Amino acid sequence: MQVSIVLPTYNEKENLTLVIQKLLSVFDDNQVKGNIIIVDDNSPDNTGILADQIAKREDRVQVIHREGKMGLGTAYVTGFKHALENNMADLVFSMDCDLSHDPAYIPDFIDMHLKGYDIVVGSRYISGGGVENWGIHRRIMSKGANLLSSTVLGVKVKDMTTGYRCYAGTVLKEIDIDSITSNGYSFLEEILFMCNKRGFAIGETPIVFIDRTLGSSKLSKSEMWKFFLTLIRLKIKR
Ligand SMILES: Nc1nc2c(ncn2[C@@H]2O[C@H](COP(=O)(O)OP(=O)(O)OP(=O)(O)O)[C@@H](O)[C@H]2O)c(=O)[nH]1
Ligand SMILES: [Mg+2]
Repeated sequence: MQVSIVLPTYNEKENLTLVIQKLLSVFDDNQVKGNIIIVDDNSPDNTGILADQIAKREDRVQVIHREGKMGLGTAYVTGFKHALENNMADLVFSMDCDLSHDPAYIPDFIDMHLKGYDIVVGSRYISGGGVENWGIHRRIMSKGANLLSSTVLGVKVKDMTTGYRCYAGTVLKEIDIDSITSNGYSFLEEILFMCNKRGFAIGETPIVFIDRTLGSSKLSKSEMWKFFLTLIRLKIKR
């Protein structure tokens, strides 16, 4: 089974090297046939140059450069398509490149997939999952957004907004990923909504999300608003 990790980056110079090291160790320690696809949006901190240097040394790492900041959602689509076109997409992960998503959980996702789930989401809101170092404000926002979106969209998943996930390649081939209009963070709720509508089996595996210690968040207020607007759009379309 060929596993691909899609890693969108925007100004992650301080995190990238360690994230790649950890991923490669997990591949080696668990006999995972894996590769990493970095999708960098011409980061002003030169993450893209660092990514190229890593890729030169390690052939399991590939880099896609885009001209400028085009959003998290379109970065996922670019990475997913690259995996599909290069036959590296038996199982495709999305993961943040800020060490909030610990690569050590990858075998848990793979186990769940092998048990029959088409999509596995890394869940902060099931037993064994959690969040470390978040203030009360961010906790309430995240929990509230999740509760609202799973209830409104009728998806029985406790963590709709988690970016740590894996999709079977068959799922990505079957759903029309180009039809997803969200270009930012709301991509995450839109694709899960589509997968649920199509009847794919969605499973959850617990993850403890650790707030980033290096670099800065790209989750802006406007992205949060878009999340709610997308919710309304999907509900009407349903
Ligand atoms: N290529 C690309 N990557 C992006 C873009 N926006 C965010 N990212 C990356 O997507 C991942 C998630 O972004 P974060 O800023 O960590 O968002 P978050 O995890 O919701 O929030 P924090 O962890 O609090 O920072 C990180 O690896 C970012 O570098 C974008 O427009 N383009
Ligand atoms: Mg993050």
